[in-house]
Amino acid sequence: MAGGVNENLARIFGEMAEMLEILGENAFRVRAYENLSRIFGNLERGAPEMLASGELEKQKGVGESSIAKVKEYTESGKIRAHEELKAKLPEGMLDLLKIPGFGPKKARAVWENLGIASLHELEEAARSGRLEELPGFAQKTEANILAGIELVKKNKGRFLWADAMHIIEPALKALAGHPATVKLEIAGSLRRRKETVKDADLVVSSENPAATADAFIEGMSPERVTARGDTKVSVLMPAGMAVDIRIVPAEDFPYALHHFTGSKEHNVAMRSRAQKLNRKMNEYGLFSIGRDGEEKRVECGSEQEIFKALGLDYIPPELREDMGEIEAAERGELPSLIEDAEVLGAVHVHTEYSDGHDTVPEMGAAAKALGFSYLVVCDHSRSAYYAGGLQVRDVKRQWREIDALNAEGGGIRFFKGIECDILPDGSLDYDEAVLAGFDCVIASVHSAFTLDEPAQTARIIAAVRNRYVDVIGHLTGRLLLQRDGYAVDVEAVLAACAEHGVAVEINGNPNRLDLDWRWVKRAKELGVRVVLASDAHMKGTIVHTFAAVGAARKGWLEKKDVLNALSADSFLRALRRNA
Ligand code: DGT
Ligand code: CA
Ligand code: ZN
Repeated sequence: MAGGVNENLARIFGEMAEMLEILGENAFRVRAYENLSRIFGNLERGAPEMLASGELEKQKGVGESSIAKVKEYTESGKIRAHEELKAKLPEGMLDLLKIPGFGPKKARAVWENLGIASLHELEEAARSGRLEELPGFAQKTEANILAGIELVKKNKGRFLWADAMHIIEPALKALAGHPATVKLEIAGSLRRRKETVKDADLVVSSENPAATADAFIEGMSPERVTARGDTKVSVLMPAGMAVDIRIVPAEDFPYALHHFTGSKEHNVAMRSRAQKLNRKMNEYGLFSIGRDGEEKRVECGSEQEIFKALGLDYIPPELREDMGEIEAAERGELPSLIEDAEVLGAVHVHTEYSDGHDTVPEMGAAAKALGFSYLVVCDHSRSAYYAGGLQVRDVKRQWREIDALNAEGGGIRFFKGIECDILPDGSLDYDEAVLAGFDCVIASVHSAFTLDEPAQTARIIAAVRNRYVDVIGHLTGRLLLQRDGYAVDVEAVLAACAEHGVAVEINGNPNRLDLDWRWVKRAKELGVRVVLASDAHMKGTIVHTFAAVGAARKGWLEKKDVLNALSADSFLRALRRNA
């Protein structure tokens, strides 16, 4: 993992590109910073390490002045040119760009013409119809902007699970090997694997709380320390996320860990269960209450023992949402959740045939290195022209390459898949003869997002009915923190999938995690099987398969619910087309 520095550099360069564009600087410089942002976001190792070893200079697209900026950042945590740009713009300006479809050009227009420089000001102007005075701002734009502002408000202060995990890496590193550390765990929504989180919570038991607090702060190099006590330290990271650490005595650790893992709703339900058993539960312990009202702690050395003391099987953190887990634990009916290592096939990867970066054999080698035994290549189909969708002759060329690779037998089996567009009328993007030639067809919506719910639902169900469709890809099309999914009756689509033996994908791209885990639980109830997909566009992101595993666990899935937990042959046999 690259650690937080790369992400921060990517963010800083990205902000510089945005600010330059708002300021009306030349497009060439804007593009250059956009490229830098992308480069640092995708580095395979940490920028400081690559800087020290001289590799960074050799990185394509990284020139002398970028190297100087990286040095500045590693020494001071800041880049002067970035700070100078920030000083030229009003404080809330970049918030405007979080509105879907609202780019730097629009931001510049409202700032220059109407003096608008914050979400609040923009909202007022849109409500009062003032935006319409500007060229390019129709009434419809105003409505979209207002809807967009609502979305930004809803998402404000939330972070993708994967980003939050990156942000806390330095803390884990600083504390895991620290001599004062007795036990260390991630808690909160991050441990429960929520798709987005407000902040990160850590719980540590320590032989020396002050030393632990120091090590945490030093390791994180935060923007600000917002609280520093012996039992709790809070820091604010440059990306805007808070990280809280609770430091507790070793005997309190299991109770604190359970409490700060949450969810709040789960905790409430656990506490009322404790009460029914004449016990009391809080972050300091589980207590029995004697006849004289005297409280005595029930000593538990682990979370397992806490659950046991309440007559429950151990509830994995992912399930602690008060969605039936306590009842299931009482009856001994909790699922045995799917594990990373049980996933045998890497599914839904793009290659340089369409918009991926790497070749088919490179993706195969990377999947093999992760322990996968088969790879289902799924490039885009021809209507996805913006993503280099494959013409029929390219499909055939890829099939020949896959046949040749399988004949060579490089220790991983390749399957001929496709991420086939579902066209607006519900038909697929190739004719039957081509569709029949694939081993596996994942059908996805990439266009006409604005159909109304009945039309969108009918469109997707038409694809489900198509005998060549094996899997429905990213069913709702949501992009976390960016846009809601299209209007679709998920229940109806899942019911159709159950009827026709079509599987649904959990897309492991951290921005998607689509199908949402709440619906995954429902899919399982309906008997729909699930494919855990990476949607990788380069070698380095095949690991997103494991983000899909997280969502699958949160959706109560077991090995038997997951198609690509089957061996290569069984996977193939289990696909709808072969049923
Ligand atoms: P987040 O941060 O919004 O993504 O979600 P959480 O669940 O991490 O929430 P957070 O950070 O406010 O608190 C962490 C855990 O601490 C939470 O899941 C349960 C526990 N907790 C915090 N405040 C309360 C409370 O008022 N009542 C109860 N029962 N538990 C609480
Ligand atoms: Ca939290
Ligand atoms: Zn897609």
